[in-house]
Amino acid sequence: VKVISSNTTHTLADHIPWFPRKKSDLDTFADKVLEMGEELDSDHPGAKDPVYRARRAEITRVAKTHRHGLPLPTIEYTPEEIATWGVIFRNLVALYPTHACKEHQYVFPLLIQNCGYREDNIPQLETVSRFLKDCTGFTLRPVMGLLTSRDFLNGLAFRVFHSTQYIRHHSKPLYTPEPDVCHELLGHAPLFCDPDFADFSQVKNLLCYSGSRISGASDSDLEKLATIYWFTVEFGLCRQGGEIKAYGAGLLSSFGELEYSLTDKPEKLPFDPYKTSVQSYIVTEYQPIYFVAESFKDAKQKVREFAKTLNRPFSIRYNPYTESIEVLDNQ
Ligand code: TIH
Ligand code: FE2
Repeated sequence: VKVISSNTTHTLADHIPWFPRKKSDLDTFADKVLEMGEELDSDHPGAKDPVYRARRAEITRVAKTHRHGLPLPTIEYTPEEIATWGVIFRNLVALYPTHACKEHQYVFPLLIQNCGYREDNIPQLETVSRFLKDCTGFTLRPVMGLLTSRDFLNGLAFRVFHSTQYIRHHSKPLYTPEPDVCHELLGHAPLFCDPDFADFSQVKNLLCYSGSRISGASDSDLEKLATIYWFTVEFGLCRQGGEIKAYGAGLLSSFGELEYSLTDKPEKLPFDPYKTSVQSYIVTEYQPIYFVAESFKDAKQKVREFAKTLNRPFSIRYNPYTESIEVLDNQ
């Protein structure tokens, strides 16, 4: 392989579209959100609550002005917001021993000890980000709402996880169809402390992905990777000690769906990137189908094999010393 530098005359370099090469390039995503940032759909439980809307706008405004290298904004949560978090925290903590994968169970007490995870406290992103950085090099960045899959996955290539900071509406703590601070901190953050999982999220799922940007089929390849992301990082189940447990963040942050996912109501299929990547899914209700991985290592290996079949005229490598992405010629 050959590293393509910026001053090379190699023709391939001319065909590579823009994508973030440096961590600070992620600043360009700050105000690019698909939905749910400031405007709420009419069926959102908070749509008719002016106090909730104003509060969301205030929190997302802060996210919009954040820049790489600055401390993450501190939010003074209101007693009502802390009460919502408390209901979710209490219900989830009761389910984790029987429903969460062992990696989540291992890390959760460490978050309680080090990051102020408590029923009466919503931890700050800055505290959690520092802890993650020590564990696996992952960091958090505030985001206004839902990013495109491309931007979101691009963040993961730098081990940067984009986090919302506002909380769901108090009327529906059981489940929300959008990410919120409970989803990020209770669902995602614990797993990003696990080295195998961090690796799975960054490298195997993603470094292969930017290469797919320039092929004619790039959008469909991207779609496949985003679907794999959905059925693993968000809604994955795995086999552990003869039982099925949850490791997907969407399950670990919704006490309604966490409980439901391990009953025999939904269908459970073995994780297989070829099948998983083309499975359609819904984003507004409990999932009717989940995929069960044998282990993170096995899932990582399977995704790596699958990635080889995608059209990749070049691949990319993350350089942790410079926090930048290097493009490698595949020829
Ligand atoms: N449904 C999750 C929850 O209630 O915490 C949130 C999300 C998962 C995936 C996308 S949004
Ligand atoms: Fe998520």
